[in-house]
Amino acid sequence: MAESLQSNKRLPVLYSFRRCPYAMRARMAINQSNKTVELREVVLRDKPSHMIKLSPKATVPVLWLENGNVIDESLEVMAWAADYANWASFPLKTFDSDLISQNDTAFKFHLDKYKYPNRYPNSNALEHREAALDILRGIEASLKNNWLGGRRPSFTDIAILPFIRQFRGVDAQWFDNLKNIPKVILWTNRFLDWEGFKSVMIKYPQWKPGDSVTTFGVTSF
Ligand SMILES: N[C@@H](CCC(=O)N[C@@H](CS)C(=O)NCC(=O)O)C(=O)O
Repeated sequence: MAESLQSNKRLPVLYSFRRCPYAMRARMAINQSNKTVELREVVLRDKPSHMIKLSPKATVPVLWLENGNVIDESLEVMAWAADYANWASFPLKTFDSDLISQNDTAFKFHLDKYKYPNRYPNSNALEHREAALDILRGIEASLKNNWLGGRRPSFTDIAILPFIRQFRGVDAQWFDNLKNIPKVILWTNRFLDWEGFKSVMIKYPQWKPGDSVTTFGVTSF
C-alpha cells in the first residue's frame, strides 16, 4: 500500500462521519465493491475547510475522485461504488427507487421528529413514531427473503437500513417486541449482525490535514 501512496496517483478521498446514516450507506457500498478510498473522518461541528471547498453544502459523505470530480450525494456515491461491484456474489444493483425515496423523504422526516423531540417542540414524537411504523408495515409486506433483494444485502437494503437502525435505536426494546412487523425486526437485527455493516463502524480519529492516509475498502466477503 505504501508504494501506491508514494506514486503520483492518489486514492479517491471520502469525507465521512461514522454515525451518519448517509455516510454509512456510502461506506458499505464502497466496502462491498472492489474500490479503495482514503477515509477522512469528519467531526460535523469542525468540518475540514477542504471538504467545504469541494462541496459548499457541507454534508457528508463527500467523495473526491482522482480526476477532481466531486460526488456529494450518498446515493450517487453508492452508485459509483456499485459500478465496480462484484456482481457474482453481491446483488448491489438491486434498486427499489420507490422504497429508497420513501425512506429518504417520509421515513426520515418522521424519524427525526421521533428521535429528536427537543428539536421539534411543536411535534408529537409518538405520532411520528406511529407514522414511521406505518412505513415499516409496508416494508414488512415486501420482505420475502432475508434481504429485500434476496439472499444477500442489496443496494436497497444498504440504502435504507441505517435509518431503520436509528429508528430502532431510540427504544430498541420497544422495537424488538413489536408484534406486527416480525420480518422487519429480524431483518434489522440481521443487518446489525452483518459483517458488511459492522466492518464500516470501526472508529477512526478525526482527520486533520497532514495526517497519514487511512485506506478504506476492498474487503473479501
Ligand atoms: N442528501 C445528502 C444528505 C447528507 C446529510 O444530510 N448528512 C448529514 C449528516 S448525517 C450532514 O452532513 N449534515 C450537516 C451538518 O450536520 O452539519 C446525502 O444523501 O448525502
